[in-house]
Amino acid sequence: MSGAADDARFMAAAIELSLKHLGQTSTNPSVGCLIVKDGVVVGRGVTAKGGRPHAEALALNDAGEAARGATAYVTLEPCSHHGKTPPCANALVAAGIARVVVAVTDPDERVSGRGLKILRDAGIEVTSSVLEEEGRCALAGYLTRQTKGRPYVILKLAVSADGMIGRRGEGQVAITGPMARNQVQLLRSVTDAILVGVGTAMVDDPELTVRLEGLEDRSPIRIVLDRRLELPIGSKLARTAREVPVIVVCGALAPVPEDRVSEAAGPDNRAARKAALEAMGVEVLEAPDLDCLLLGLASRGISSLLVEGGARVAADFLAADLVDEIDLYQGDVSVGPDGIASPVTRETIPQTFRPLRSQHLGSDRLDIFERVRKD
Ligand code: AOF
Ligand code: ZN
Repeated sequence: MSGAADDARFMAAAIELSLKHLGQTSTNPSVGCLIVKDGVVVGRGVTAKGGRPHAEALALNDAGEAARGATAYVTLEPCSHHGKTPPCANALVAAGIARVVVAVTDPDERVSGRGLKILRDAGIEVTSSVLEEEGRCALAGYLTRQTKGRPYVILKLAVSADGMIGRRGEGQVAITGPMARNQVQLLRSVTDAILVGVGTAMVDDPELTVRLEGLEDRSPIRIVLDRRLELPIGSKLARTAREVPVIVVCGALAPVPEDRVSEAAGPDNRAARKAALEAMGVEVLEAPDLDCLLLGLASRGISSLLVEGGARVAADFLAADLVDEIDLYQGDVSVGPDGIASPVTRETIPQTFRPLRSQHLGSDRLDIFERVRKD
């Protein structure tokens, strides 16, 4: 096998390894590192839960003396800064690594090329941009937060055969089967936060947690867009707020529709409902619009956000051009005339998105579309 093919094979394995702690390392990225000697993997590391130690430190530790003269495959440029742990670039030098292969350079201004320079200055052979696209996919949350100051936004939609996402006035209509539902739970387990509108929260009364065996501790923070603070304190979300955090976002996210002005809560009412939610352990956050909300979420370390419903919230995120990826689950049941139309279907995906990959999940199908990068 050629050197380039070997590099791609080991980097693919390092990327695969990096996914193990996706969603568990915020605000740090989940990085994978393999130490390879004479074609054999002698050390493995993935950024520890909570973000430290870094992947390289763990992989070097795993390899021990075998690291001398070996090649390190790292999904992100090794760090060069003295943060909460010493620089990984220096650790690779000290361990006698002969060659370093990197997928993605680190946009963190404390690193950004300096890690590679430390390695080269020490006489280490450096090859960068190996499987860069795949590496970027695996680091999408971290890279989006670093470069755009907001989380990577995935819009998830489950669409029926007749283009609907639910039935008017009815909660939790089964559109997809168990395989697709498990896949959504898996997706939740690797994202930092999940968001729904208050309409969905009230009609469906969802818990929005991960209930897959062994992954129960990986539920993302739950966020409800609730401009007028209507989330009932008896809802499953409010009742479980002490177990998995819930943020209710109020504020002028959209003007009050004419026909609902009279119901719009006065300041006292709103203050009382805020206090009641807070007493349940819910955090109430004010944000004037989606841009401000995403900025605020990023500043508290949320790198990835899964938008799960309903139609209005999905349409608002698309209209604000804040969606990076659309995960469209296509079910084979029909909802019928009372259906709530999906803001997008496979046929009407905006041109700013291109197909990334598809898979069959039992009788359902998942199509993933990514936004065509403008930068
Ligand atoms: C690496 N390997 O596994 C990770 C890196 O707060 P600190 O000191 O842990 O530094 C955080 C920065 O370290 C983060 O912004 C990114 O630049 C880098 N993350 N670097 O060499 C790793 N997770
Ligand atoms: Zn590091």
